[in-house]
Amino acid sequence: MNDIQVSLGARKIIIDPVTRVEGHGKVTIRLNEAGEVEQARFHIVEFRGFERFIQGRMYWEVPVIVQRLCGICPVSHHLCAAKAMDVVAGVDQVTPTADKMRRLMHYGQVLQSNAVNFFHLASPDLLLGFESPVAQRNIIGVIEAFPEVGKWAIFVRKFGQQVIAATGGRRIHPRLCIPGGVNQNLPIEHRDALRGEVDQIIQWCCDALELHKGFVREHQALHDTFATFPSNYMSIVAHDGGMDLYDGGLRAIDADGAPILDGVRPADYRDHLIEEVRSWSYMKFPYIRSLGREDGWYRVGPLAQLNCCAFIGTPLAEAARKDFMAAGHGGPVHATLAYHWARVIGMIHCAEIIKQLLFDDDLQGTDLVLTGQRRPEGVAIIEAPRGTLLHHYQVEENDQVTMANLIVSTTNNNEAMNRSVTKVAIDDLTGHEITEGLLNHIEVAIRAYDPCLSCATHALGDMPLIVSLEDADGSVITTRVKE
Ligand code: NI
Repeated sequence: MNDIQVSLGARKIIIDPVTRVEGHGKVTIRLNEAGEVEQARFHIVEFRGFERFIQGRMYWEVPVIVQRLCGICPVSHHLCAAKAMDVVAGVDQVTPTADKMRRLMHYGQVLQSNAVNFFHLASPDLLLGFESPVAQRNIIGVIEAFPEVGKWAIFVRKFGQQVIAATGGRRIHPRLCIPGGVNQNLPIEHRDALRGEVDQIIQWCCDALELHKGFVREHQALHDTFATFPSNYMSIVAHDGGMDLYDGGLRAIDADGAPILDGVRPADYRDHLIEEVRSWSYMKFPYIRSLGREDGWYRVGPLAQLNCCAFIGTPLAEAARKDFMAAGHGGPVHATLAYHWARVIGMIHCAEIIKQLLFDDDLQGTDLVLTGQRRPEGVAIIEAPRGTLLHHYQVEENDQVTMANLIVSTTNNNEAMNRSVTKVAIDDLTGHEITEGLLNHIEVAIRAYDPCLSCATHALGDMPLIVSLEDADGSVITTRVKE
């Protein structure tokens, strides 16, 4: 239901609840004296200090507690916190069984999360059209028009959830990881059940890629320009430059693909990243120190993961990556809608990695945990489904956490999301009316990044997009809410 408010006097557009975005956000479009779009901002409207909530907790409890940070990404926080606490526990390299169990869980999580974004949230826009009626533009409408997509949506997601459940004991809030290792290996019956399904899942992800490439070809101009601009990109990559979503060094490239950062160890992140606070947003604005606050912002997530890596170590995803990168003509691919293309390639990669792991006997190993010399501090980075996620903790001699700093994927994309919304507002706003079309386009632009506002604000529970239009003085002209 849309709730439209028009205030008297002046000019500002606000958009609230970004529906099929995880969480709740608010967009403000500011006009200049000439009535043209000057800037658009994507706000977060709720905040709870999760970092303070962790202070005083025993460090070994944190991988479990931190899952309360977000109901949507608990597995990513569980794994990232565990890696940071490995460092605190003095363990630089966990056992092969622990490493592979965690990887299996992580790739299951990325697969199921990307399946939710791509099939459930984005496919209605892509397959039914941005302008199709809202009542029909949902997963039910997609299933009616493309029954096979409905099947992929349900079973690819479910498979990822089954992988998480098999490794963590349950689908939600798993308890696989402890500092220095894991507390179980993979039971044979779970392994065999997953082995029986994985080839079909890989095939469905490849079928989804072909369907998506058909959309790209049919709407090439829209695909290449919608909410788009050149940018820097950041992700972790393996030490050989290959895609690795679980572990590696931080790499950043500029808009031409030239390296800015490479091989940065998680522990050194503060030498390279600055988290800027702005008065109007609860979300910080991180940027690369050497480039400064104007030019140092970057994008993370599936598009960045594809642009930053030199290759993908699984054959079907690598073939898809080469095809994808051809669109960049030798440089990075900048199209914002290419996030979805990259997301499907990531799903293929995850399914291929899961298959490799399921045929690796290390998953039934019994050497699960290591201990080492306690350290006062730990930092870890993983590529969560939405991009680079960083956890940093300091721990006192009595084992209590005294400091926690988290940079979540959505925060890394903060400036980029603002720029995408600004681009849409400049392209689409005519007069002072927040049309259904404008609302839809803003939503489509934000959804490409698949933001998790729940994580970004460290808030608990769902938040609903409010768009408001403001004049040059900051007075609200009109507001429109989308549930
Ligand atoms: Ni989240």
